Amino acid sequence: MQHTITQISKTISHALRHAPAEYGLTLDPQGWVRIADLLAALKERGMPADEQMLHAILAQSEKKRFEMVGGKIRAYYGHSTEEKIVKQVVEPPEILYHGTVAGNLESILEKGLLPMGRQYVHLSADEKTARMVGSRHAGKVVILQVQARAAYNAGIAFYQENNGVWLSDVVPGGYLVGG
Ligand code: HQG
Repeated sequence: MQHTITQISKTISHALRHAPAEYGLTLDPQGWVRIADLLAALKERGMPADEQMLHAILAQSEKKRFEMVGGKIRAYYGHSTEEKIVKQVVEPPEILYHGTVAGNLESILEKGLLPMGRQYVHLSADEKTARMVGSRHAGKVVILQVQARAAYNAGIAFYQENNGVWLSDVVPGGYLVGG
């Protein structure tokens, strides 16, 4: 059976974000694996693909989920693996956004934005993207404004990959506005 690009992309996300060991892969500290190793793992799963197809997946996706450089590939964000992916701290803009749903609000304001199942909190550079992120969850979408620069100045780390998604450590409720 031929797998669709979406199916292959989801499998790659699973391998590079969540369960590399299941695919016989080991992420390096920045999350990279050799493209050849990933392709071999996909083939073993009955998903034959080549590097050309990976480039097509990257080009066709609205979201930049993966980066390929020098024979290696990694997921930009979303990781839940035990070993924390090393990211570089970057000074954020004054405001970032987080899209969530109303049912989470009380807990978020009380405990702060937590990474939950992932290694880092995920933030968006603009409201439109935050709305898309929030609408993946069931319920009424709520957009929080994150006073990112103030949080950063208070010692909370922010990280940015070159794809518009921002990551951070826990953001206390005092830096969140809206809802
Ligand atoms: C919520 C997708 C209760 C948080 C997206 C969110 C993104 C709390 C949920 C990326 C909480 C976690 C990540 C607290 C946070 N109490 N709920 N204290 N703190 N939450 O999916 O940010 O399509 O792990 O608001 O587009 O929704 O996969 O994170 O609702 O970029 O490439 O806990 O994943 O990208 O949900 O999404 P998630 P997220 P892809």
